[in-house]
This record gives sequence, C-alpha cells and structure tokens, in this order.
Amino acid sequence: MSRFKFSVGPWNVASGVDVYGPPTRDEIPMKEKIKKFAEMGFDAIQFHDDDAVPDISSKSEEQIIAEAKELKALLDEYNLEAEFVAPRLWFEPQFKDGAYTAPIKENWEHAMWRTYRSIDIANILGAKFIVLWLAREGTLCMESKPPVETIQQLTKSLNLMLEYDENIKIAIEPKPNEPIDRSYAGTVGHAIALGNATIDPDRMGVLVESAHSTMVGLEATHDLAFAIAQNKLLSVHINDQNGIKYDQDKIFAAENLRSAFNQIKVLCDSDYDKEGKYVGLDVKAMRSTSFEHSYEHLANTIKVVKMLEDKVDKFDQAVVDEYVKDGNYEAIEMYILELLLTK
Ligand code: XUL
Ligand code: MN
Repeated sequence: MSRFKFSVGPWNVASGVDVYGPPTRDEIPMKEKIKKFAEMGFDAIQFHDDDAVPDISSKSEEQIIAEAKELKALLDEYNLEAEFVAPRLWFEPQFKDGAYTAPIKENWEHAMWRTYRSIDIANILGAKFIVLWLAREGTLCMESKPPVETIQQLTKSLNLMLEYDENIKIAIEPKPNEPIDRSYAGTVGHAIALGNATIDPDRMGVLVESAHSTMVGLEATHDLAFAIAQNKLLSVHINDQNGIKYDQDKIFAAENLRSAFNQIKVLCDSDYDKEGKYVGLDVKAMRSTSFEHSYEHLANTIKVVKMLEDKVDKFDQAVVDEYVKDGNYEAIEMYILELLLTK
C-alpha cells in the first residue's frame, strides 16, 4: 500500500501520435478511460477544460455547466474526485503566439473566457484549483511581443482570475520550452515569483513536473523542496526525462532512479500525503507500445512509487550524518547505491 493518493489525466492514455507520425494505437473513449482509472485504484482525475467539456469553445455557458454536471455525476458513480481543471490554451489557432500573452486583444479575451469557464467547471466538479501550464507564453519570434509589458499582461490575467472567483487557487506548471521556443516563466522560481506578484499570493502555487525540471537542467527534487519550503506546492506531475531535449513523459524513475528516490523522499519527509494532496501522474506510453499495453505505464509508475517508499523507509539519516561528520562523502554515495540496488 502506498501512503499517497494518486491522480491521472485522460491524456496519459493516448494514441501514440507525434509531430512526425500518425497514431499507433486506437483512441479510447473518455468514459472508458475513467472507468478503467477507477478500477486501477486512482483516487482522482485531472482534467483539461475540453476533456471535461469537449469542443468547449463552440458551447454556451449554460451548455458547459450542464455538461460539467453530467461529468460530476459520472465521477460520483465511480467515487472519484476531480483534482484540477486546466484550460488547454495551446491548441486553437488564436493561441498561436500565446494566450495570456497574446499580442492581439481578442485572442487574449478568448483565453480569459476559457479560463473563467475552467474555474466554473472546477467549482462544479469540486476541484480546489486550476492548473496553468503556460504552454505558449513566451516567444517563437522574439520581437513579436515587448517582453516587459507582455509579462505584466500575464500578471494582470492572473489577477483577473483571482478576482473572478474569491476561493479558487491557481497552480502554475512551468516548462522551459516546447511548444514555445523561449518561455517567459520556465522554472519553478519564475512560477513562484509570478504568483507573488499577484493581488493574492496566498492563492497562488505551483505544480512541479519532474520532466520539466530536467528539461531546464535543474534537479526536480530541489524544485519540489523549494516549492515546499515556500509553502507553494499544490501538486506534482511525476514522470521522467532523458536529459535536456523534447518532453518525454517517461514512467517515473525510468531514467534517473536516484532522483526519483529523492523526489519521493522529499514528499514523504514533508508529509505531502497527510495534506490530502495527490501525487499526479503525467506519463505517456511510448509510441512503440501496442494497444493492449495502453495502461501499463500507469500501473508501473505507481508500483515504482511504492518500491521507492520502501527505500525511503529504510533510509537512515543518522547513518548519513555520521558519514558527514567524518567527511566520508564516498560512503554516502555507496550507502545510497546499496540502498537502491539491493533488497
Ligand atoms: C505539458 C504538460 C501538460 C500539463 C497539463 O508538458 O505537462 O500535460 O501537465 O496541461
Ligand atoms: Mn504536466
């Protein structure tokens, strides 16, 4: 048994399509995924606005509310919570040069409309916060937007969201690039600073994704620790990533076992589980995986977390402290390697 509660997003089960090739697996309908997630033991689902209400931009506010209520009934049937709602502000052509940082006013207004609808949906589903992955908030062409004013426009957008609903919290999920070339706010430090610049910093936090920290050359464990130390960690996306390249969303620990151990350790040591927060998965099956194995990366990630929790329980800080006193840092390396490599 894990000490954690787990959440998953429907996009974690996908067709294998990438920018260079078509799907390699059939699409699975949303309702079927939700049923399967419940059977697998997940506690909560993460939603994009259009996962919850497909084709949201073409629908009226009344229709959106009605469909969100239907989804809430489905979740209740399976005893699942909704962890968060995240507006998908990177897909529509209007957002080609950013959403909150769109240089054209009507496009920015559409981004705000979708965000307000995301807050409405979150309230219906009982989710306490929305997640903003700032996918295109940066530049492809550096001169298309004046950077200082544009970053201020991003802060103004956050303030409007906080004013729209006096209870909603906002978690910014930073990522340094992809699809945008150069993000305006690509790290956990940027995300926290942005929150602190708003009218209500107490309702601003971050979602730390392991792979996104790796993509910027930082250690996910320390990003988690930094957010925890500032009381800003609202959620996590655990996964893995092979170096500073395209976003891979590999299963947790597949590339960097020691980092994965330390990420779980920092969550355990800070009592993340006792705060009722979820360990969120943001993992993808590889494109080469066949349809019948569509869900295994999720089960495997949870299994790995449990195994790492056992390692955390075996870890003895007193042993490390003694080695530190003695200046025997080589022994600390071996202590950790033996801990991870032996039963
Ligand atoms: C993108 C990413 C997204 C967000 C949710 O890299 O991680 O799935 O987590 O919008
Ligand atoms: Mn993510």
